[in-house]
Order: sequence, then structure tokens, then C-alpha cells
Amino acid sequence: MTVTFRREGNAGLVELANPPVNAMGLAVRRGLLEAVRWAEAEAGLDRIVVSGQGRAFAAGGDAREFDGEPVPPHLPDVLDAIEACPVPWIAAAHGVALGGGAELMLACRYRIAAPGTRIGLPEVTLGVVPGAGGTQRLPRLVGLAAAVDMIATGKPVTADDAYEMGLVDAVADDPVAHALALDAAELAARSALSSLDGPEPDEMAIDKARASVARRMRGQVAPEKAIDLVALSVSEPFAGALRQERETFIALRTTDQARALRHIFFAERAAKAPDWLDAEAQRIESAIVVGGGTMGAGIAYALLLAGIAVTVIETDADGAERARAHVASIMEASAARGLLGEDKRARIEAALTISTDYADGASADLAIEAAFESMEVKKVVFSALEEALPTHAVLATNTSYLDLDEIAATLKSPSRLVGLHFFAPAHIMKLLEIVQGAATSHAALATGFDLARRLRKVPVLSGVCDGFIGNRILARYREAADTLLMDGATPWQIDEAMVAFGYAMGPYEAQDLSGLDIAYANRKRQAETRDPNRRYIPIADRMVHEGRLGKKTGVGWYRYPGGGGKVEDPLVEDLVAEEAHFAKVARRDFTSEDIERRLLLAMINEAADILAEGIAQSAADIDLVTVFGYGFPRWRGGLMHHADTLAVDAILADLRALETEDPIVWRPSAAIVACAERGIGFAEYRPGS
Ligand code: T1G
Repeated sequence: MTVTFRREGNAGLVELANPPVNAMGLAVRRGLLEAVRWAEAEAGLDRIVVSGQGRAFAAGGDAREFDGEPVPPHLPDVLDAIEACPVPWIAAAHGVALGGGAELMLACRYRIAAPGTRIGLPEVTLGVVPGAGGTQRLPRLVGLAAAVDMIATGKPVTADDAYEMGLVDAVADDPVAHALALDAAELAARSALSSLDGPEPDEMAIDKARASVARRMRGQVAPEKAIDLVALSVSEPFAGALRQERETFIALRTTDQARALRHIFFAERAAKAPDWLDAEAQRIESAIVVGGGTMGAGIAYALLLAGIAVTVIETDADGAERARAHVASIMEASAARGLLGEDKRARIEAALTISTDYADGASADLAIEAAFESMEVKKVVFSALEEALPTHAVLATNTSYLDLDEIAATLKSPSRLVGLHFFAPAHIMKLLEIVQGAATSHAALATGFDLARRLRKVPVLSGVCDGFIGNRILARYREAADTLLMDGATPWQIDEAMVAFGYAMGPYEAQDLSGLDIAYANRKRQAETRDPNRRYIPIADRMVHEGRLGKKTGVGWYRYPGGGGKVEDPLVEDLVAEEAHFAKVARRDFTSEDIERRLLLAMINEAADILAEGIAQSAADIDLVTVFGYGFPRWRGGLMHHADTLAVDAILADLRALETEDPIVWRPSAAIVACAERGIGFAEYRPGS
């Protein structure tokens, strides 16, 4: 039974029992309707108390049903029946009440939440709108401004805030007991929200919400539609507005944006250790982090937040002081954002040691090397770690580019080595590439995945290659951009095209923020192994030679007067034109569409090779890497999900056309040819099959 109901005195107790989070699929909707019929027939009841078994009240509609035709009873009809039930329903919520779960609360006459309950209408984060009365009942309960803010952003509120804004009537440790003790007459006198007049008009709140979503959710359809529906609650009668809400929800469910957001939602939750990984993870109580720079300090802080004791090892006293300062500044920033209370801060400080002596971390179960990106340095670090740590300890490197197998070859037991590639800032970015070297043991791999779970990261398994999954794709993205630069585009045009596509910022602004010297060092490292026949664009090297390293030097691709915002720099256009002249390139114009298409094709082509080589396990994994590590717009579902909306035949045809321009750079990946031949998308592609 996914909904149980029983009588206790003059109360009916209804419980949602659909683990793990009481998603309100068909069985739950049917069960709730049965409970209403039972309540209507049962004599002498003066209340129905609805609650959720397990850790949630209700997580909302079952998003797995959204691809198919809606099956009655539909949630808005079930909630209307609850609201119209002659016996008043009381919501006794705990854990989370999200989407349809919050709408169930709104259909009740009275609402109680346990402390810490999160209540929200996050439908827009799935590309849809509340579709069971939320856009009409919520404004009648809390007013237009609070309702439009909650619904347009999708952000939940805590029980205390919900009480302050009138969304719940009480916060109680035992919501069911509190419901049973309520005065029956008071309950009977409560009006159904749908019977109330609409909220007072508030044009300013609507305009503010529209401006906010235009900025923060640019390109997304659902937030705008949600605001339109909430605005309807002022003037449109409830029933008419409810019909429009339902029509909008049904129409949005099957849009590309909703499918893309659902794809990422489920792909993120499926990001766990692969089925074939059969080993036990090493329990991590304490860890060593070698290198207390930006990355090392961020990694150390992420481990400390997960309750792992950390020893940060630096080369000398100055380095140790800098490491201490780095960690302290991260803690200050967290505290300033209200994310680090005094108790937690004290616990973290007690669990942190900063030292120059590996012996101080001698009991560690895990070591993560985040030292300078030099193979020589890493080899020295790992031989010291192997000497200092117990043999059970897992050894990990955070290297972004260097060959894991070459490091492993210097170890007495190479099977202990795994790659844990964090993304800056390491305590915030959710992506963690877990790199499996030729010798990496399953136990070391399992430990990486278990650590990702404890750090609440999104783990993606990667094979060993230059740049693993994300940086290898990024290199092609940047190469395609620099090629367009050489052939006639400007950095600003390219950035604008990719911002219009949905990135928060384009490739050139992004480089200015991370620093041009990092990619420069990698190009120098790759120089001796680079294909001499592959066209090489020297513009980014020229920028570094001119000392234009990005925001940190005040000039990069853009200028940053007074360290402020970016300003286009005509000097850069002159510099590009000069390089093009040296290279005897006849420059020409490119449209935004050309730019977007070429940069996407370059990434898709490289990603297809990554799939074909088995470096990534699936197209969905590449989607997670591009969304959680490189700012690919989430509402496009990630690089390969987006590629599947372009259709592989069109991708192949475009590549064939570009191949005439440059047969090396634009050679179509074998995986793309295979998908086109088989008429399948990347989601179904399996190398060798
Ligand atoms: N539908 C289907 N499955 C869901 C689900 C949902 N709404 N929510 C969670 N799951 C699955 C999830 O895939 C995972 O599965 C397991 O439950 C545990 O989730 C008309 C119709 C509730 C805060 O947007 O935000 O209501 O991996 O790992 O970290 O307006 O899940 O175990 O197989 O995330 O504790 C609106 C989405 C829907 C809420 C729990 N609701 N869910 O987080 O566990 S639209 C949402 C969440 C709607 C009405 C419409 C989180 C959570 P598996 P989890 P968690």
C-alpha cells in the first residue's frame, strides 16, 4: 500500500508510504483518492491528518512519469478532492515537502511542519511549472510577492521561514500529535484556499521576479510561464486559472528544456560507482593533503566539512603559513555566508593540522596530492607518501593533465594510486573526475567513489588521457575559438555567441578569470608531442608573451580598469590581426550561429572520441562533466544530450563540410560515423558494439 489510512478516535490518519521520498506517482494519487472516499464515508471524523513515512513528507510528482501520457487520477484533481472533502485535512510535514508535496499541503485546511522541514515549489528547476494548484493557492495564502519569488526561483523555505510568511500554521516537533490536539471548531471554520479572493495586485513584485529570472535563468522558458500564472491569481477566478496552470504544465513537460533538466536530475543521481566495481572502499577517518595552495586548501576544507581529519603538508614554514591563510580565508568566506557556525568551525579547526613533516600525517587512510603541476615534483611527493603512510592508505593525485600511469610506475605498489581531479573552488564545485590508471585497484577506485559520496560530489569515472574528460573537451573548445579568432572573429563576438547559447560566460572571459598562463604551460608541455601537421594558433601564446595573463594582471583578452569589470580592448584586435597577417590568413566575418556551431561541433567531436576510446563510460557521464565542471547550460542537458537534439546526421554533415577546410581538425570521430550508420544517438552508443 503506497497510501495507508486508519482511524484513531475522531481522526483519520493518512500516510504516504512510497519510499524513498514519497514521490507522488500513480499509486500514491490513487491511494490519496481512496483515502478521500474513505473519509467521506466514515462517520464521526472531525479531521484527517496526512503525513509521510520515511525521511520525507512528499517529493512531489514522480518525474519519471513525465515522458509518458498523464494517467488519471491527475494530481490537481486529487488535491481538489482533498480540499473539497467535508472532513478537514491537516498536513503534518517533515523532511521535505516539494512540488506536488507542497501543493498537497496547500490543499489542506491546516499546515504543520517539523523543525528543519524544507517546503518549496522547485518545478521550474525541472523545466515545468507547479501543476496542481500551487500557482493559485500559494499567492492566496502568503501574498503575491512571496509566492512569485518562491515559484519563479524554485527555492524551498525552511519551516521557520514558512511559519513567518504564513505558509504553515505551526512548527512542532511532532506534527501529527499537534494536529490531533487542534480544536475541532477552529478546524471546521478554516476556509479552503481556493474559495478565497485572489491576492492584492503587486506589479513591482512581478516585475522584480521577471528581472531576476531574466538575469539568473536566462534562456529558460518555465520561470517566465510560472510568473505569468502567479500573476493570473490576482484577476482570474480560481477554476479558470487552474485550467491554464494545468495546460501550461502539460505543455512544458515534453519540451526540450524539461527533458534536458530531467535528464541531468536523474543522471546526477545515477552518478555512483559502476556496477562492475566489486571492491570494498577503504574507510577514511583521516587524510593528508599535500600542497596548501588554492586547490589543496579547498580540498582540505571539503574533507574537513565531511568530518575527515586533515593534515596539510607544505614544503616549508612559509608554505605552511600560506596554507593556513588559504584555509582561514575559505572559512571566513563560508562563515560570512552563514554556512559555518561557531561549533562547526571549532570542530574543523580541531581536525586540521598544517605541517612540513609527512610523519604528522602518518596515520592517514588517504593522501591527496595537490602539489605543483610538474611530474618531477609529483614523483618526489609520492615516494615520500609511500614511505610515510601505512600500506592500506589510498594514494590520490589531483593532477589536471599529467599522466597518472607515469606517476604510478614510480611506486612500489602502483595499485594504490587513483586520480581524484577536483575543480576549483574544490569545496564548492560538485564535479569530481575519478581517474582509473592501468594499475589502479578496485579498492582504490571504490574509495574514490565513496569519498565523492561523503563530500556530496558528482563522481565521474575517467580513463587516463591528456586532460581526462573535461579538460580534453575544453582544449578543443578553446582551439576552435582561437581558430575563429585567427580567421576573423573577435574575442567579444565569440564570448557573446556562447553566452547567448546559455553559458554564464564565454571562453575568453573564462580564461581571463582562470589565468592564461595555466593553458600556456600545458601547450608548452604538449609541444613535443603535438601533431606537426595540425594547424596551431599562436595567439594565446602571444598574449602571455605580452604579459596579458588575465584579470590577475589587469589585462588579458579584456582589460579590467581598476580591477573592475571587463572592457573590450582594441589592442587585442590589433594583436590578433597582426598574428593573422604573419600567418597570411585572409580574415573574414563569422555570424553568432557559425561561432556557436563550430565550438559545439569541436566539443561534440572530441567527446565522441572520448566515448569511442572508453575514456568515459557513457554520454550521460560526459553531460555531468560539462554541466558540473565547465558551465555547460544545465537546461540543455549537457553536451551529449544537446548533441542528440541536433541529430547525428546533421552533425556528421557539418563535420564533413568543415573537413574540406581542415581535414585534421574536423575529421569526424568514428563514433559519430557509427551513430549515423546505425541511426542511434550518443545516449545509446556503446564503443565496439
Ligand atoms: N520523482 C521521481 N523520483 C524522485 C523524485 C521525483 N520528484 N525525487 C526524488 N526521486 C528519487 C531520486 O531519483 C532518487 O532515486 C531517490 O528518489 C532519492 O532522491 C504537479 C508534478 C526530494 C530533496 O523537484 O529535490 O511535483 O537514485 O537521491 O538527496 O507540481 O530528490 O535512489 O533511484 O535526490 O535525499 C517536483 C525533486 C516534481 C523534487 C531528496 N519535485 N527531488 O534528496 O535523495 S514536479 C522536485 C529532490 C511536481 C506538480 C509536479 C530530491 C529530494 P534513486 P535523492 P536526497
